[in-house]
Amino acid sequence: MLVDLIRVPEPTCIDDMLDEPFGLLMLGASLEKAGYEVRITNLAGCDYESWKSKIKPADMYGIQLNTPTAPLGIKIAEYIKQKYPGTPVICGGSHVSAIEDFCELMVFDTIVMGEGDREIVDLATEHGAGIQLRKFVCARHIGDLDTLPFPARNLVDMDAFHRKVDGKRCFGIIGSRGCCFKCAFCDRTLFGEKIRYRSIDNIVAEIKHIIKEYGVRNFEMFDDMFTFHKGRVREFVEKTKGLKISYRCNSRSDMLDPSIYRMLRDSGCKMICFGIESGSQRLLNAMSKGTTVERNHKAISIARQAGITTAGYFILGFPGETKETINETKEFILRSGIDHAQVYTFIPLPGCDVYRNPSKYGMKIISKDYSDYYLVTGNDGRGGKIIETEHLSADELQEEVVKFRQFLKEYGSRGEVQDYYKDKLKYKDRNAAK
Ligand code: B12
Repeated sequence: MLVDLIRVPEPTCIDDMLDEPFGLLMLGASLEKAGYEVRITNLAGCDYESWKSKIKPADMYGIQLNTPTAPLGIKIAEYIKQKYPGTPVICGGSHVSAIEDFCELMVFDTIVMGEGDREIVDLATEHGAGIQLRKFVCARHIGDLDTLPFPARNLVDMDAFHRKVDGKRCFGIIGSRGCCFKCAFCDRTLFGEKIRYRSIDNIVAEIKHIIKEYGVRNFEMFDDMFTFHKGRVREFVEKTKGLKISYRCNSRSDMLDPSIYRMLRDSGCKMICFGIESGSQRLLNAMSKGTTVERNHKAISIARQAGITTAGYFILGFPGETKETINETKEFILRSGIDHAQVYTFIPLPGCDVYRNPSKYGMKIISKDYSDYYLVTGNDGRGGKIIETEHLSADELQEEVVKFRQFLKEYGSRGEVQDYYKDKLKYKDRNAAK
């Protein structure tokens, strides 16, 4: 039986061929392990129409839906249902796990909420045995992540993706699932509130496997907080000694021990991306970020002193944002000397506290068109027009985002993140493209 796993294109994204479709490679690995034939149809790079010619016959289809890709994912499912009637089409992903109203997803034979690694295999088996598929499947968290096979990178052309670390093409690795922080802008429904870790031995085995099979030694650690656990960092550093790897990872400013940053540097960590979000303490508090502006300054300074390049993720337009708080964020960037800065428009993603309780945050959601829920600014450089807050209208917020990006370009001409965006931004009218 052939299972076709489909990655929905993101025509509003600056470059949707940046990273391999990691979740689908995980599902593909579990299916292959169970003896199924798998194809990944990676529609990244397609526009709103050109994907049609790439859909080929299969025995079962699985489509990954994130919030901004959900509307197009539904269209793809409708197309498959029309072209290959009788073939089951299943969906899963973070959007499916976070929403409460499933009406729009009724075209799918099965809607899988949560981690689909085990359930996709069960569904393929049930379909193979002629059993009528269940409409809803609520997947349980996988307790021991070491039991999962490594992502089936063999299913895609890994050279086709663009992400680089330390100037070279890198592969993604994820060593944990779940997050124990309660940031109001984040949707944690999929992986839950408890962090589950793979063992360091299992991660190192994957790194060795990649070096052997692909000759690649550069990695992006997708974990939400790679530096959270000092003992794990120490073990990782010890066990990767001699492998000559380079990597970048994500972090928060909770970790202020300089020895950790020196350890990371010595093990090949070239860049740490901090979730800074804002230069305003009032906004950090409103976001329930659980950190302070001063801690953020300190973490950046310690990492830079250790010789690691620092990058910061910033959110613009969280409820309570004003022109003054935007200036505080600009001042933060200037004073911290952070090497790279990337700005995201605040979008109340389904599942996050702001989406669930907009009035608590003094905010109005003005669009329920999920294709506008893109937060990485999109290829028009503006970010979706989704909310109105007490202080900024949707138009004002878009204007501020454009101005902020201009500020970042000027500030970050030495930064590869800005250079990347400078080359890719087309500023096209995305409504005309839809
Ligand atoms: C790394 C990352 C990225 C990377 C690359 C992701 C990649 N290689 O696939 C980049 C930077 C490119 C990225 C982009 C985006 N991301 Co992102 N990203 C992440 C991050 C940190 C890890 C993702 C990951 O690899 N997880 C591990 C894999 C195994 O999980 P998974 O892909 O979700 O797949 C599992 C399940 O969802 C399910 N499943 C998935 N697909 C299917 C399909 C079927 C049929 C079934 C049955 C099950 C199933 O089973 C899988 C295995 O367990 C997560 C946060 C997190 N900690 O998960 C955010 C996260 C997934 N991203 C998010 C968002 C919003 C985006 C963007 C939409 C941003 C934007 N453009 O505005 C884009 C969308 C990209 C796309 N085309 O899908 C949100 C999604 C929330 C939502 N409601 O949609 C998350 C959850 C962050 C957050 N908490 O807000 N992202």
